[in-house]
Amino acid sequence: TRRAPPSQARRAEVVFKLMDGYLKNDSVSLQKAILDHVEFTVARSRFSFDDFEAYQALSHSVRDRLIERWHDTHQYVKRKDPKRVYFLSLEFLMGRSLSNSIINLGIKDQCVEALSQLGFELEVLAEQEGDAALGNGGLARLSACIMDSLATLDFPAWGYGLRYQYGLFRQVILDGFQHEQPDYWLNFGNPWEIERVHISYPVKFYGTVEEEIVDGKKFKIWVPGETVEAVAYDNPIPGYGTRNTINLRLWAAKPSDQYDMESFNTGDYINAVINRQKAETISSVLYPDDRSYQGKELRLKQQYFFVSASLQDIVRRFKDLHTNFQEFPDKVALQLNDTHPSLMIAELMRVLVDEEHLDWNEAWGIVGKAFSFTTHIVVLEGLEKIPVDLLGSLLPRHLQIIYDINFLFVEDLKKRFGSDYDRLSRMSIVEEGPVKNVRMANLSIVSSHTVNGVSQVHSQILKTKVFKDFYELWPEKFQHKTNGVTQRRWIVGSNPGLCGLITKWLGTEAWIRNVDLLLGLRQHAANPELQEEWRMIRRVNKKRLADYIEAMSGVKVCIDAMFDVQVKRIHEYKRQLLNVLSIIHRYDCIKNMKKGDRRKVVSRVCLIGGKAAPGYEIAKKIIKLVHVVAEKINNDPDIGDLLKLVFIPDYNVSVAELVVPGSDLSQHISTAGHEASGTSSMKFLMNGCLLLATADGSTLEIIEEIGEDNLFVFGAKLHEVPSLRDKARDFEVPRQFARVVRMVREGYFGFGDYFESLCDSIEGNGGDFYLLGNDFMSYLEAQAAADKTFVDQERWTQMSILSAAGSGRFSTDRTVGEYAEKTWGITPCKCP
Ligand code: T68
Repeated sequence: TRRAPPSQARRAEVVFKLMDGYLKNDSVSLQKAILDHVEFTVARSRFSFDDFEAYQALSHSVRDRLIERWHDTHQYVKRKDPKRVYFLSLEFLMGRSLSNSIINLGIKDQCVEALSQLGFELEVLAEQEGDAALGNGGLARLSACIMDSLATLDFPAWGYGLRYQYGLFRQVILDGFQHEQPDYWLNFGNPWEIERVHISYPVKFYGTVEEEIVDGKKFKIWVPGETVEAVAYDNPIPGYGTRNTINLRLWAAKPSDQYDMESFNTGDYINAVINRQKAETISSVLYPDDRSYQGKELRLKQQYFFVSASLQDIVRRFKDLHTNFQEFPDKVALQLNDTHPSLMIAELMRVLVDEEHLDWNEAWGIVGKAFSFTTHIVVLEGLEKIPVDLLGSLLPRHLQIIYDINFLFVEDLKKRFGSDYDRLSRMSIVEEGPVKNVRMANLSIVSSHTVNGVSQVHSQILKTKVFKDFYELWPEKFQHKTNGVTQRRWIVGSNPGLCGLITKWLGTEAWIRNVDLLLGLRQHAANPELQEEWRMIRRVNKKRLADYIEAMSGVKVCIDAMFDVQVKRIHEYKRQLLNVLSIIHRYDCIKNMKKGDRRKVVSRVCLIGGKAAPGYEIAKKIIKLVHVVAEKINNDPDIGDLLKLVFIPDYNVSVAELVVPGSDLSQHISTAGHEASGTSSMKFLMNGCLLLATADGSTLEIIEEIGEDNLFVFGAKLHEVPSLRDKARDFEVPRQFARVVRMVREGYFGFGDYFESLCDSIEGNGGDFYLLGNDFMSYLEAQAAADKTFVDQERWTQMSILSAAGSGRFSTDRTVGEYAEKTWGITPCKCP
């Protein structure tokens, strides 16, 4: 006879007694945990292990503590069953996890102590970790910051993404040219993920659509041609100052045992195994283009693979506790991070209508209440389109559903707008033409209850330009949520010195969870004592950055110089070229100066970093240009420390953590109307770095918050851009601009022919689309103003303090709070 299993409460009691409660966080317990993991997880000797092994053991010790909280959070939230938000994104740029987890768990001091007795340093171990770079740029890093805030603010939330085996390519510079190398980030294992072999779902592709009759009613049924398996990998995301630890579930593709047994019967066993293995390619590599869509089948497969697995998981969780799908939108908010996951709209319709047998209108009502959509794009050309042929072959049933959604939508439009066919064809989800396309943004807007832009001005552009027709139809759908960044990573983690100083002057650590308290620094901004301490901290950070620069480029830089930084993806609209041209101008001016005048020059160290999409020729030429100009300047004995230019290779999250705290001036100089928001500016702002920027994206709100006097703004305004563009061809460029472009063209830095097309892009017949010539003089003026201020260190430091003090509005805590209230309709669910 078997005994009846104990009740859960009884079991908890027994286990707790046996285990003596939760894992302990004192330094001795941590030491024991580390040694145990060295011996049993890493399988090295406890008596002899190196930094990397210590990193692994420490990570596993931290992970154990995360898992306890993560379990508790799940159980608690399951019991309470509140409405949850599912944050759906094909990209997450998480960076490293060790330091962040230790900080959020509140066990940093204990870890430092535990390690020091074992002869290790936390900072050194943290450096052992590779970046999780499962994303391209701003959009992906925003997803990561949002996860941190969702956890910290105790929201019942899940993130869903893809577990690419190859993250964003490694940028290697050879001879000044960018080369791309694979980022096989899982090579040395990943202690931060938990493989859930038992959580997997079949994902289907291809095939045909047939009809079946159930209880006398006709239903469509999709008979797929190929199946792969999606396996869950869970990544616990701890909140700060709370036990809540949420989940980021990433899917990996594995071969499925279903449906492909047929191929083994042909007798070609080896090839059958190899073919099976091909399933894994679906999640193998992240697409490195951060703006263009090439209609590639693999990309579409990735999107659907992600969508199908995530939705099966979400529906299963819903069905655990509910039977009536009318309750679905009361329990589930589905947040589309750009259009990349928007096939989920068609997938939810398919599940509800074909599988759950709801009628179309009922299902459509549920869809419309569940989805919200955020776009990160400003220009129409950037919108995602999927060729109808491709979609029809890979997902035949979804194409039918999209056609049906569109048919009903267009019928509705006809009732309102009659025969305004231009409008109808602009708004249609299906784009007609020689190649028919599905417009994923139109599908997302039609099906979502809310459309968000990522800054105030971005939303305005959406309403008046990009989605004007939709705004006229549904003004109530349009909102904005200005982006943010998390102060946990970008101050507490990457700038511990500044973190301590802020806490000291505010007299509390509470700002780490309630960032508006940073405003309290304003009253001290002119205090010489704070200013002195502030400068000291910044100097230490600059020294750290200078050491890094020297180690990686061989260039020695002087930390008294102004560190002037532009780090972000390389794009024409972000105008790294404008920056380089002004550096050439500066060099040229110094060269032509009388020796005596040189004493007045403010020394600068100009740093530029960022990756170019592998197929983006012009962007790659900009990288080469930075290198040839740097080569000339840095080796000119006549210039010395007055000017240095260094390209920072392979810019990523962990490099940013070093660069941001060590910069004096950071540049955000996109042509007005092109940057949807921009988020790196917010990190620099938090760290007391001054901004040199155009009135674009979120910079407009930064100006509003800290005042125009506390940053350097220049360039054409949004409303001026169209007419300037019209006139660009007849615009007589300033002679200073013409001169520096001529220097590049004529090979002053070498490679003249190679740079011809680059120079043509700002001077040729196409006109200077991004208005570099037009903005050049005002850019130089802003640069001169920065120089002038830098000489006055008191004024500079005051501006720096005021920048950090005003950065609270740009925390994802605020962003997420607004989403929760105004878009998702969720409330916190704090695990006791
Ligand atoms: C960025 N977009 C915006 N896209 O450019 C930036 N796109 O202004 C904004 O601050 C940020 O999103 C966050 O809202 C991107 O980063 C991509 O990376 C991307 C990737 C794949 C396809 C399209």
